[in-house]
This record gives sequence, structure tokens and C-alpha cells, in this order.
Amino acid sequence: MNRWVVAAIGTFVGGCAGVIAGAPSATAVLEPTRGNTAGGKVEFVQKGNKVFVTASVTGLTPGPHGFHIHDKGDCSSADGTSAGGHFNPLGKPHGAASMPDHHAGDMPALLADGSGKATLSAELDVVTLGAGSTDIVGRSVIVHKDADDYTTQPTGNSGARVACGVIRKA
Ligand SMILES: [Cu+2]
Ligand SMILES: [Zn+2]
Repeated sequence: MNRWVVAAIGTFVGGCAGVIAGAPSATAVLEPTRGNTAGGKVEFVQKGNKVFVTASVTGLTPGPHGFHIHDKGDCSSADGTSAGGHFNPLGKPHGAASMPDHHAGDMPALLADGSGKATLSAELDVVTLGAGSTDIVGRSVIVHKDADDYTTQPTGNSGARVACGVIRKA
């Protein structure tokens, strides 16, 4: 077996559960904060210089919910505040992911249907997986009670934290 074949197999095994073999990926399992019912799963996959996020969340109130990557990978507090503020390694203002300036951790809102389910599929343009100051591995994902207004600084005024999950390398 030549050494290129060996290298390719090594990459495949190391890449594990990623959507693309060898592409860096990470997962956050969302658990409800005290008194809430929201939970689900968030997956991140790096493709080139973008990170693609997919989320599936249940137990929400119908309507939009602020959805962000927060600074600390710590969901230990009952209200989720142990996760800190929005992940903002580049010192930007809070905003929509579609605006030129926004926190690295600002993601499109989750929109829950009448049964409280939300799914999201989006491309993130600032964060990275596994390297650099914008690396989100070891940080957390927060789902909020209310809609993000994309204007109020530095939170978007999306209210209480209803679910939290630490981002772990997949
Ligand atoms: Cu948040
Ligand atoms: Zn923000």
C-alpha cells in the first residue's frame, strides 16, 4: 500500500461523524434550563472558509427565538447565564448574521411552528472549528425565549435562556 492511500485512510477515520469525511465538525446537545422544555441538537461542519450549522429544536413556544453561540462552554447555572455573553472575539456590535457587522456568535433566529418545533440550516461566515480566535469548539449554543431584535446592544433583547448546550468536537 503506498503512503498516499495510508494518509487518506487516516483522514477518514479521524474525521469520524462529519457530513464530509475529514471535514472538521462539532455538536451541541441542547438541554432545557430550569423551568423550560426546549431541547435538541445543533451540528456544525466546516466547509472551506465557512461553517454550516444545522439545528433541530423542540419544546419551544411558537414563533421566533434568538439563537447564538455564547462565549463560555458552561451550561451549569439554572438560568444559562454561566454561558456568558455572545461569542465576540473580534469586538463587533450585536447584529443579524446577514449584516456586515455582527458578533461572531450571532446566528439566524429559530422559528418554531405551532407544535414548538424549529429547524434551521444556515451558513456562518466568521466562526471556525478547531483553530484560531474564532474557534467555537468549547463554547456554547443558547436558545432564547423571545425574538432577537438585532439592534439592542449587546444582547438583541431576546430574553431568558431556555436551552443551553456546550459545543464539542464531533
Ligand atoms: Cu444568546
Ligand atoms: Zn450578538
